[in-house]
Amino acid sequence: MYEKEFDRKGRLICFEGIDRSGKSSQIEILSLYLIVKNIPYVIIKFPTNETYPGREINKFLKGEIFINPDKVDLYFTSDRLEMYGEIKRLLKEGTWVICDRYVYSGIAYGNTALYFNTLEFGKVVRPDLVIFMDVQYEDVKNRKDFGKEIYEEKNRLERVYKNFLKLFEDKDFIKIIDGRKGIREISEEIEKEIEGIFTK
Ligand code: NYM
Ligand code: MG
Repeated sequence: MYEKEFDRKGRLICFEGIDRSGKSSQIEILSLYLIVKNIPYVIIKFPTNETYPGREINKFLKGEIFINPDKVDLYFTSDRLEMYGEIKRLLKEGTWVICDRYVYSGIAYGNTALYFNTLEFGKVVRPDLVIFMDVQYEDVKNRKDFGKEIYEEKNRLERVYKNFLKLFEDKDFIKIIDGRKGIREISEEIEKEIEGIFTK
């Protein structure tokens, strides 16, 4: 699935989890930590607003436009494909890249998982660390703003959660975090993981 290795000075850290799993809050806390450590970083939230397909997806998720489910998966993929070059460039120059979702969301949420293996194969920059925020539908259904986005419903999120677990079963750069813990406790666990990849 991954690109040929290249000489990276930065680190690529990806956050994954179902909707409202707490990724964005943890990314905010992590960015303060990186500022204190004097590490240059950028945050890329997939789907982005940088590309045409990304912008279309964002309208679709808010229920503003309809896109056929197969096509929307291609849009997610295409948004990432357009961004991979930039991610690689940043890592080479020594900037850390923090991704709010990545290729794993594409697979776990996908309506047609098939596309992946073909279109993105060999074009995914390998992460140094993937943080999986482990929470299920029952844990998030009462969280603030839940339901505002069209994918935030029981059946889909139960399926996505199972897909994530399967996907992360035997990968060595995955850290599974119990997302039901307090926000501070979680951020401390994440910081420990980050310290582990400084010298790698
Ligand atoms: N999503 C995100 C996908 O279905 N496929 C993808 O490849 C990606 C990157 O978009 N419900 C879905 C998952 C989310 C939604 O993300 C937007 P967020 O983190 O909920 O704003
Ligand atoms: Mg969401």
